[in-house]
Amino acid sequence: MPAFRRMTMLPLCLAIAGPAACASGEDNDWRDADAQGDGLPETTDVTDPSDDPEADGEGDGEGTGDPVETEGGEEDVPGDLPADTPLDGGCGNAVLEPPEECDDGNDAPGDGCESDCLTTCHAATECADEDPCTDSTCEEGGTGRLCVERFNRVACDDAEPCTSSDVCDGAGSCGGTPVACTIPPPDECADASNLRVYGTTGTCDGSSGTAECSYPSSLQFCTYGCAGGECQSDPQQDLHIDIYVDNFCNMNVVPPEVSVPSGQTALLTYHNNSVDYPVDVWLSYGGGYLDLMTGTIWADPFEWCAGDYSYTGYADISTACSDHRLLIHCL
Ligand SMILES: [Ca+2]
Ligand SMILES: [Ca+2]
Ligand SMILES: [Ca+2]
Repeated sequence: MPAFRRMTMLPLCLAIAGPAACASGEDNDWRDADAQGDGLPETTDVTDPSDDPEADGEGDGEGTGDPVETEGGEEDVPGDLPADTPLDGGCGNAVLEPPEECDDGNDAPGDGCESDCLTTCHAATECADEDPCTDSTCEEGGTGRLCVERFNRVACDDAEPCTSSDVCDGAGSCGGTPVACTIPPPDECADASNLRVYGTTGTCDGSSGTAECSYPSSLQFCTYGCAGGECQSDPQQDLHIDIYVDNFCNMNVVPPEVSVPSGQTALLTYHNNSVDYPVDVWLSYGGGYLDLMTGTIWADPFEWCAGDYSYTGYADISTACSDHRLLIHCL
């Protein structure tokens, strides 16, 4: 059988005289013998699996990996190369030969085919890098298989504490939204007389590894002292003096005297509750009110206890036929 002759003659020829002798020796050329022996076209012998499957598989030089047969047989020359292209075999000859994964004929790495005729990558795991903003895959490309990086938009960490919700921007960069410092600490008493007031907008400092907002502050003097994180309000005493005069002109003042804590002011409000008598209120510290009519009031601030000293004043309350001296003490 022609195919059988082909298998056996080629290794024998190589072993004895080498490929050159085989190609030139007319008697040992298996193709010539094949063509002349049975008169069938060459392709019929090589490709017809019904002829001799075993012979076809090895003779094609495509599946056996046998270096002797594949490198020596002209049947292995790819279709895009001239039939007489010499094949010395090996990596770098631009011809894909087992067990090469690729052969791009150059030594350039990273182009899909490495200088050892292995593809640049085989799986995505070989392409993974530390950059969270790229997705790595191994794909057909270049002269074999390449690592391909694509930008993504996944969550990331930009290593900046003063940004939050960090995310990849689809262009390879990771960034976040600046932390807003808009919650200042509550005001606090710097001392007994001053309140520390913080601004509403602060600045973020990430140098410690965590986001820390700091806020500008200023001191505000508290006229009536600072306590509990706030300036105290005017501790004015609200005092009411009710004046009663009966039909016999007897006067009754409730309370008969008042006291104001030292350091505080007071507002004294005089109420004329009499049915018939207007009253006069005349003050030891100056001024007063004449003819305060029935059913009306008069309010007068008293500031003589605001200082750090002791004082006692009074208000003379009178009608044409009665009077009362209201003492005003500083405690
Ligand atoms: Ca090769
Ligand atoms: Ca290459
Ligand atoms: Ca951040």
